[in-house]
Amino acid sequence: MPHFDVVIRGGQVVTDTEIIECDVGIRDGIVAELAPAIEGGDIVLDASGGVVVPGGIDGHCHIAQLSSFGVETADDFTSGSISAACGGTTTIIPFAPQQKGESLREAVEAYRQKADGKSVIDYGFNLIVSDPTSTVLETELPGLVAEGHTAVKIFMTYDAVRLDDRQVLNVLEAARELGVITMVHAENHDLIMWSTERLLKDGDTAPKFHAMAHPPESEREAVYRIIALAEAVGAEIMVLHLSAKEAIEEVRRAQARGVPVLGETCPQYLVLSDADMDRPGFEGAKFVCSPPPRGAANQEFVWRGIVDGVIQAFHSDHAGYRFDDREGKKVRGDDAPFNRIPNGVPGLETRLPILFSEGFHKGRIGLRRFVELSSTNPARIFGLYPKKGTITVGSDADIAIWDPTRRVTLSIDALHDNMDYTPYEGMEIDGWPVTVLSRGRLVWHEGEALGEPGAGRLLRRGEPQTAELRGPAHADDGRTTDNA
Ligand code: DUC
Ligand code: ZN
Ligand code: ZN
Repeated sequence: MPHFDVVIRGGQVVTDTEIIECDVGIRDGIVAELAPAIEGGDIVLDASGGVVVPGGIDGHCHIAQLSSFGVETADDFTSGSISAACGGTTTIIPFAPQQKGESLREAVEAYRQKADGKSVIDYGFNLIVSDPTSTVLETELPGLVAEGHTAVKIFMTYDAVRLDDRQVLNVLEAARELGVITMVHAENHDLIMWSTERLLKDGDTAPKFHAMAHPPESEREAVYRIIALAEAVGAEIMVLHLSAKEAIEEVRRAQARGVPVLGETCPQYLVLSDADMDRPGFEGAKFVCSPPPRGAANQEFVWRGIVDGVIQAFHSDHAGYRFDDREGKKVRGDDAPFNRIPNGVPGLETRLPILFSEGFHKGRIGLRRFVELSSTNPARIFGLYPKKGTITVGSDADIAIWDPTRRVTLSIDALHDNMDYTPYEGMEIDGWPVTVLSRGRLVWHEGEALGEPGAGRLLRRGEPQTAELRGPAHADDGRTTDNA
């Protein structure tokens, strides 16, 4: 009888292509067998009644990152990776951000050191390019891509990091030549600055005015422009954190005419709204992120993008700043004007439970679409497929077992990040991962975080494989008898 380190028995296994009732045998951190009844196993995990999915990949999160507001995000690679693991994620790809005037390679080296020996799950870095000199684009970037850092991110706003259109074109050209995707934060900088100036002049400084300073038109214009620039260059892009109906429409139109543009969104655009920023006092600061959550009616347009495949990836954009903290949301005081509040909300741990509960449980998406959005598509986009992003013989045993019947009321007390609040406090969630394995090792089991700092590896990623992602959503787009 073959030996297995771990056997997962009796679950409904969701792969990148199908849903099967079978056992999963794991040896040396790798999926070794999928079969109806596997004997043995040093550790046997009973998954009956549960759903067995590839661990989530969070390709957009900010960990130990210095923001343009001068404070660092609250999580380091240990707290961030533990928190991610406890929410069903087994790979994180935060950013190595280049500051203007700095070498990109030095930025990556600094993050390599920050992460070294800390992460409980596998990780990589996406490269924020804020100073695209010829040395960066012609020497450093090719070297870093060859070493497995295979995605670039650029900003069209934020003074400290934004690029002008000429610089954007240069980055897109370099990325195209290297065969990597450019991730884009697309908002029109001048429109934001112009709106902000007027609001502040009128004394409209409360957190809720953040939403008005970042109107949907600022997102629509920048998304339209980045698509046009990418089209001119022939480069593939992923538009990040799509929040507004108007911006999603631009992506939809571009995809319909065959432009290789991918869309991403995040939990905050599905379940938060501008009304949250209007909570009493400074409470609204807890929800300030960019782009901002829009009006509640807008959420259904984001869902539509998820269901019909305009949006291919669901990441957290985790950028946690503690609320009651001079190094967090209150860095400029506890009634700072909206434009002085660090932008970002936490979400490493709550990302997948929110998608599972609001998406699958409420019948908006099926399990296969859940897996595509949370794991398979990010694996393809970030050059990790099929080692990650599916459950098949030979893939890493990065696996989460979900109990679809488990009801959880979200509360900061039960989460594992380094935050003092969650924007989702009190939200009812149906379904939670009960066991999570990172390359066959238990990192979350029966309510205990078991990950070992340093056990996570820095990944050497390959080229993106995104041809598969073009066109309408592949997986079922609703709950049917064979996917429920
Ligand atoms: N917006 C960003 O662009 N990055 C981090 C968080 C946020 O709200
Ligand atoms: Zn962004
Ligand atoms: Zn971000």
